[in-house]
Amino acid sequence: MDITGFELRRIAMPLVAPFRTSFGTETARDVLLVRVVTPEAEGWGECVAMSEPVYSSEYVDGAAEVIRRFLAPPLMAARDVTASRVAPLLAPVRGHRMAKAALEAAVLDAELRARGESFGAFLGASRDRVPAGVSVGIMDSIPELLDAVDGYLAEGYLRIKLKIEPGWDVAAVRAVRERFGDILLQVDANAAYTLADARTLQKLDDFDLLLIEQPLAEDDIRQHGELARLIRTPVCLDESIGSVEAAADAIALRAARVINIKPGRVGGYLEARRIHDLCRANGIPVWCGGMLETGIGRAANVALAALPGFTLPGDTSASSRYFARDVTPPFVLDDGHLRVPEAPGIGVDPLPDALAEFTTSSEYLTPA
Ligand code: SMG
Ligand code: MG
Repeated sequence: MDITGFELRRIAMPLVAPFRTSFGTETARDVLLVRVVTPEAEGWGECVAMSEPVYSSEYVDGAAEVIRRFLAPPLMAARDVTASRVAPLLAPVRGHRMAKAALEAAVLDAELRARGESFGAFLGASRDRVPAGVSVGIMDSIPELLDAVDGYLAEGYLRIKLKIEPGWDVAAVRAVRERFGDILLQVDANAAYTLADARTLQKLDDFDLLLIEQPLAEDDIRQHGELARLIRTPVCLDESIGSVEAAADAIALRAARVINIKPGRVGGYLEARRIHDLCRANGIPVWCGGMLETGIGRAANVALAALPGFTLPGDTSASSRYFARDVTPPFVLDDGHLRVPEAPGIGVDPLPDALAEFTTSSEYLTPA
């Protein structure tokens, strides 16, 4: 496909409730959407970068800028662009994986729509629905946390993830375990601890957690290996895994018994699939993470989560977990699962009215 242009569209989506993590509180999602226009078809990609560089070094204004100046031009200058050529064409630019992933996703969507194939079929999905977990933010009090978890379990979520940080860990986990018994339960620290906290983290061993996600800093893969030898709860890496090479290192260093795969964090769905394949070959379970995506990013994530190595429920929740109104027809829970879209490409179309309601800016990039 030759690329006619890219639309960069910013939308502001209020969240139904504030979402607090060890690095901050989100009350709205400021999302960059990429629409690629080609003679054959159009495609959509969602950039998962947040407003501020606090989950990772990327942030949404920076992603828009690097796309505008450095990433869109070489793609528009090339002929016969396919999704598999996007990463090689963008390789001269270091980093900026979330920005690159959004472009690759848009090109892949257009390519698949043009040939009538769904994301699920292309990626190798082995199921038509995926089990849904939910990520529960840090709350002001334990009673509030128990109410929130109670509500999600009543809706049918099959796995609960608690966000933790120093001071909101053992007591919160104990309260949820005591109140709700034998549910699938895991925690995510977003890099809030150091090895000096190993004693505290050992106390979580009593609660039969599925895993502890990213307890230590992003760059500390070796230290995660040290920690993994000190605690029984399986260590899962999120922020540390930016590529298939990082995943291979983590496995070799025994720093991760489980890996969270987020296509945006690793530079796209093709790299995400490579990490899935590597983990599957090494007996490492994976699950699909979430970045508070709209229906556009969610549709593609749900397709990825249907691959055979995704043996744990993901942070792929229903649209209503995040937004009163989504920009696509909403993803809804059916018996604790989300259906994998079957139509070509990501399988869903943005709703023009909803898109218009939430749009804060739009620009159209064309070849030089
Ligand atoms: O999409 O349901 C979701 C959010 C899941 O907890 C979640 N994501 O570290 O895994 C993670 C966080 C990153 C985003 S927090 C604003
Ligand atoms: Mg995480």
